[in-house]
Amino acid sequence: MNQTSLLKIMGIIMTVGLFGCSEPASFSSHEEFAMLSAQQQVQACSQQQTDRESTPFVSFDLGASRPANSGLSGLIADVQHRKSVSLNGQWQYLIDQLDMGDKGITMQGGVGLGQQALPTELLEYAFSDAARLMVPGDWNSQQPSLEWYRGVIWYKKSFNFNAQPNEKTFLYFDGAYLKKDVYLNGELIARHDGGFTAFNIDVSSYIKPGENSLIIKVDSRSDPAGIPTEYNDWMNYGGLTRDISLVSTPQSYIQNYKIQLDNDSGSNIQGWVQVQGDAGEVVINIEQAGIAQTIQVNDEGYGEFSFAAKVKLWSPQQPYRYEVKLSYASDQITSNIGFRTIQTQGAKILLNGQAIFLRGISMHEESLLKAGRANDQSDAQAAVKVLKDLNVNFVRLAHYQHNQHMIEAAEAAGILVWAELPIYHSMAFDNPCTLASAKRQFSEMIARDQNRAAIILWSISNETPVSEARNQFLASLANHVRSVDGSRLITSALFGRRDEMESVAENVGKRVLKTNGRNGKLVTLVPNPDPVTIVLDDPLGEIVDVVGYNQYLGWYVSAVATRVMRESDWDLTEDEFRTAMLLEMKKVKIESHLNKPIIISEFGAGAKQGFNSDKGHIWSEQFQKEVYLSQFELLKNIPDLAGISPWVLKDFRSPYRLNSQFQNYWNRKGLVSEEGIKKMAFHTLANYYRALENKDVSENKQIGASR
Ligand code: GCB
Repeated sequence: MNQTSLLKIMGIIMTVGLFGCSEPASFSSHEEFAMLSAQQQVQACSQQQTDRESTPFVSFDLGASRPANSGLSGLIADVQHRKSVSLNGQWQYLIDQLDMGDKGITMQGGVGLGQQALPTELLEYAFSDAARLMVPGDWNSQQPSLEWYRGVIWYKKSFNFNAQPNEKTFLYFDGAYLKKDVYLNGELIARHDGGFTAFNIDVSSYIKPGENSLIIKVDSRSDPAGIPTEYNDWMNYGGLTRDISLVSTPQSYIQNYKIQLDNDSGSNIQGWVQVQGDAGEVVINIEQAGIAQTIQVNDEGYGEFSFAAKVKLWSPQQPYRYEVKLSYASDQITSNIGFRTIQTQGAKILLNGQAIFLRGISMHEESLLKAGRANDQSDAQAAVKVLKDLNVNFVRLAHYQHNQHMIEAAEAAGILVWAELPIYHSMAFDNPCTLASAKRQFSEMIARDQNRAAIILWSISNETPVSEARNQFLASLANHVRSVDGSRLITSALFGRRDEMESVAENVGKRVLKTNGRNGKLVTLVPNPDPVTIVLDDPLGEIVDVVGYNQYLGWYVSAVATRVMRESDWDLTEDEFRTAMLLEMKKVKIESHLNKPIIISEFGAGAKQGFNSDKGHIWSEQFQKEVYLSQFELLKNIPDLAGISPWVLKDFRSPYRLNSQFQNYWNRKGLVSEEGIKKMAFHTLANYYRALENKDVSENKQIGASR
């Protein structure tokens, strides 16, 4: 028997031995997929990935044969308040461009095993102290040679640990991009797919007293059926991007819980608790509110509760939080929790029973203090400071779940949050594995943040083109989210459609022709008798509670216009066209027949900080400001408007943006530059929000006249 066949057999033995793997079940539709057991579904989806990933000349595969998302345990709540040891710091690394580390025979089984080569031994890898990366941190921003690297990097850290008797130990990740295989002391113990959600692994039976070796294979390549998928207008920074720690709990412990105010009554605290241990009592103590409640948990460790309570409410004006203590057997956890209600009434959003207008901004998870991903408390505080300067009460954390420091800092500062899963543009909507992954990742988001009063909106998608497969996918995802956490509002950012932009562009064209005729110069404009009305009729509107709508009339309409101008041979410059368009825009109306709140979840324009033009050229700070001013006028024509979150707080890295003169791989729609310098439009929006701040929105006719 040659070495290849031997390794092949070893691979099969490992797979079967560890996961009791049977023949993966097949399926060809959502219905057939639904008939499979949960275990078969996981195996079938992993098989799909493995088929796609297999390298052409290596016929055995030791690592990738394990199902994705295996070896994980239910997420533990509030790890930052538990006994823990940080594994942040310097990690050794190896770049594995060809993804050979767990496949090649000269790796003797795989890099994850962490063997050290002897001088007489052929082992084609060795970690050295020479190359190290900081964790948390993305690799793209730490090494110039890794700036655009997408692929596999192996990380290694050795650490000393002595678990106390009667304690369990968990390896906790607040998130890492994108696919991870986790090896502890030479054993593959878990796999996780998803770049932005937290997960933990029970390592109690793998960890040794004294020195331990942790090796993690991180693969930042996205998969066509994955979430996120391959094409995104942001940089998917790879690596161990967020905090990693070892968390200790007693043998019987509180795993997770939800404790929130009941939206309907506003006077009941309700929720559930899940412990790992025997049936028994969980005591909830909220001393400042004089609350002490005992909850019974059943044989599965689960118990629900609801009790009357008079509490001071959390709000942007007064982000009050209580110290909430939960005790079970010898376990005790404490967390700061705010209580508030969130509902809709017709086209209004009600926070604590009062209509609120969301003065927001969208942001990516880009640091204001350093290059690359934000990942710590100082990044979060820097972001909150800029948000406060902008006078917002709301932030859309696009397009994925942000790190725990950001959510915590926003909540402490009284900033309401829209949290989102990266279902972005076109996805594999007809693939049941993609849907299963979306549901799992959403559950992971909820498991970490379900007690954050600041989060009022779960967003299930951004700008997905209408199709039957997409409608069904998102309806199913919305049902899932409601069943896991029915206490928040569901939203989605709908697409500003091309035909809508075209009709506005056409209107501008008509006005120009009316004034000057063909080949005429734009000198004056006549009032337009028929302003365009955009009706939001995407069927997704029926599914969500709050309708998000992205609208770029001040910006992307120009591509349409330029084509029309070229084709019609108009003697009109783009600047002239845009001047007309900004005027036209102010008259556009946006309506829906849904009687639901509308949030203009994006609008904006690109500007290179420091590029000025008194003629209002595109890419100038002045033009960006003009777009904002015209948008403010347009907002008056949206009767159901309940908030806005323009695009975007800070310029962000994006491989989409190839204009080397102005973009240089940065999306320039930021109100703050890549170095953190405020552009003109920042002050324009800050002033607008200051003026709105003290208005009673239910009476406000300046912005959307809420019903
Ligand atoms: C959008 C997307 C966002 C983009 C933005 C843009 O509609 O939702 O991810 O970055 O437009 O700048 O084009």
